[in-house]
Amino acid sequence: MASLGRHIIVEYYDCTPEILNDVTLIQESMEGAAEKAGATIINSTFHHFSPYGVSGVVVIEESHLAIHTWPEFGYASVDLFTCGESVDPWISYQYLKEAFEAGHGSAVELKRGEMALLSKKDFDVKQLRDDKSADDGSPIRTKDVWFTERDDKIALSLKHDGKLYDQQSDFQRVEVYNTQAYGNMLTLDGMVMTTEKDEYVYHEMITHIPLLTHPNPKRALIIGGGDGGTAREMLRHEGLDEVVMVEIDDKVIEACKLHLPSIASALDHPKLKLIVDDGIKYVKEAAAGSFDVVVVDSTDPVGPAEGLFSVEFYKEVYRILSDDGVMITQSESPRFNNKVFKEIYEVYGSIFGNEKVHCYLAYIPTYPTGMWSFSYSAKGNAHPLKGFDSGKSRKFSEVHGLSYYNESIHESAFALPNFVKKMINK
Ligand code: SPD
Repeated sequence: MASLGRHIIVEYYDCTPEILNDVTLIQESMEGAAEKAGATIINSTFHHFSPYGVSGVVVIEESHLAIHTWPEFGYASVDLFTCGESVDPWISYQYLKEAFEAGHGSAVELKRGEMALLSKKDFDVKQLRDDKSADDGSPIRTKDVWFTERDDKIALSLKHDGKLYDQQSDFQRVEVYNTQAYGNMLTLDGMVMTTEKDEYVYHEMITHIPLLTHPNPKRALIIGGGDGGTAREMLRHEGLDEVVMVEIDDKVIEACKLHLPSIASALDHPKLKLIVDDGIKYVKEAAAGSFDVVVVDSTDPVGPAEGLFSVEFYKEVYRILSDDGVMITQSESPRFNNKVFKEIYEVYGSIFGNEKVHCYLAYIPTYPTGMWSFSYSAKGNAHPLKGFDSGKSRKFSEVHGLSYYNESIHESAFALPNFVKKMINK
């Protein structure tokens, strides 16, 4: 190693101006360039100047990438600075040239910290700080690497100690992070799906509400749900004869069996028929009236789950429900995905009838805004509250030692704030 760091000073000319003025795209490109080169991202911050121009920095474990753009000249200046042997900044250079559609680029490499001019100093790392510990007595963790889920207005960040799984499947990027606050966490295409510490809210609410209000559920179907949490909760209901689960992505199952075993714990249960296939196709081919409860435990409506939010799909679900059948879906956040939220309730209403469709809420800290919704749509007379047996529900919650669901939560979950009622004409 002839120097401590490599500093590539880059000029990109004749870039597409719209790209250079799109702060989200630039942030994604800079983060992509860091990852492509083999760097570990610690955090990043980007800013758009009005009316044009973007500045930003991606801090990586191996130093940083920085940018400033002049869209009006189709020009971007970029600094790529890396330390150590593991990251090749020239890979980032090429990646960004393509991302910005640069007509031409030029770069000079400087060696920073020539070893020939350096000598190592002895010093005491603890000298300038007291020994500290966190509130709970554990040592302060100085590692400061963050996972961030963001759209263009909201971001949620979780500090983590590294990635345990990272695979590009045929459908999506499947990752598991070891977060400091919520345990191991599954993300798909950069969106939080579930974490060890708060998964119970989602999985208890998506299963026990329909199964404790359907008159006599025998056969249940889960579409998606590859982490296994919904199946685990369903299989607590001993009256069920069979649970069929259709997950499109076997990498999700693999990642969760390896790194989220408490969630995936029932994936080998004898009553569970686990099929790795397209849920839309499965529903289309299933016999009419063949399921009492269908749970759509999908990802968000982008990528492979898009078809799970379509009219055609819900019509097919309606067809395969038995006369008293109930469909439950995760119906996104009324605060975050309000357009999708409104649209899907219109679709449910058009298929089941508006009075047969009910929305309920739960509080999930690792999902955008924390407020999450589920839909309950009945084909026949099943109702989530009329005739609700609170004693049975209390007993179920106690016997199974549930962490979120109980008889009061069941009833109160259907109490909707006015702004939500208005969105779905309730
Ligand atoms: N934005 C998060 C939506 C996640 C919905 N599905 C989660 C899968 C958990 N089994």
